[in-house]
Amino acid sequence: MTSPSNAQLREILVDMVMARTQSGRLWNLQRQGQVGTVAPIDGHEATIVAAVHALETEHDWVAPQYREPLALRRYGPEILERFMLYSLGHPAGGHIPEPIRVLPNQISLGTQIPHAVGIAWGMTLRSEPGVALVFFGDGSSSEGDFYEAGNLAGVLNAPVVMLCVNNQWAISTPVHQQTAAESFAAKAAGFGIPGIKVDGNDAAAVYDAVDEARSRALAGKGPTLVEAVIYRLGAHTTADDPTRYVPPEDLEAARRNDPILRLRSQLEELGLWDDDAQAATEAEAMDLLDKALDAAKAMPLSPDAVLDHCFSADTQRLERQRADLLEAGQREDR
Ligand SMILES: Cc1ncc(C[n+]2csc(CCOP(=O)(O)OP(=O)(O)O)c2C)c(N)n1
Ligand SMILES: [Mg+2]
Repeated sequence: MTSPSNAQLREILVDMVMARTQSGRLWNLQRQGQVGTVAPIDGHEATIVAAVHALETEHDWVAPQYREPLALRRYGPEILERFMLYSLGHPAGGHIPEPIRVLPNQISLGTQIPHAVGIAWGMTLRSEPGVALVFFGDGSSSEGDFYEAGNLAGVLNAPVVMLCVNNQWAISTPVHQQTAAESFAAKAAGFGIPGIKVDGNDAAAVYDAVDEARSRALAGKGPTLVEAVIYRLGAHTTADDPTRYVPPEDLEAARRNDPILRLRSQLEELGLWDDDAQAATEAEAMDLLDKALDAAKAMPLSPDAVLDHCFSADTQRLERQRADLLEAGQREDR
């Protein structure tokens, strides 16, 4: 196992600050009616960013849920560009071109887990040197897909890292109503694979856990279930009012354990971060987001775009539907 160097921890903090800044900006843009629903990232940054920093972007796949995209910038600027298209409801937002190994956002809970296991199994069959890492929430772990995929991963010995982001809530459902199990990590026993629980506010601990799971997978030792324990610091989405159900004292305690403040003070002590670095990172994050949003707004939208990226080549039925949509578009133009 290799722990992250101080230089890596600094890169991780940059991505964490960028993600939170951009998430806040998107929240405001949603309130102005400029983008669709936003799921804020606050509190999730250390888990998501540190996990992807433990991967090799060239070989390893990431299957996100819906809260992660702003924290995946290590996989390239395409991720933000696509996410802005998605936020505008443009169909191209659901597609990420090769060689970027990140699946599109997934709203239908849990469905990304079997996708990741399938990818991992496929890599084994093709003797490709990589793993698939899948993010899913505590809520998603109640879906049948989680149990089916975890079971199959164990049986196939697939090189997959199943990362359960336990942020204590599934919208307004608290974890104690989500499961009677002692932890989400404990569910690994049912799949015959190792399960580890990690402090998800500790970037280095998450990095270590994912690095170790990845090494196991690459050594042919199969899947690992990692539970990262955090606290959702914001609303579920822009459509939610958490003040109706989140106990204020719990939120206050969680804010004292904010993953960004924690890594920031650690790096400040080492002389690797200061207010100027913070301000410069926030300014760059805003700039990148505004540019990506402008580019997304300028993207042409053809009437048949909704059918793009369904299959690598259109089926006969899709060909007919495409022709109908193009014709309807022309009628509208007239
Ligand atoms: C199959 C399915 N059922 C229900 C929903 C409605 N829904 C959207 S988000 C959500 C909560 C998910 O919680 P969790 O997996 O813990 O992720 P978090 O939002 O906490 O990051 C629910 C129930 C859905 N999107 N898909
Ligand atoms: Mg949750």
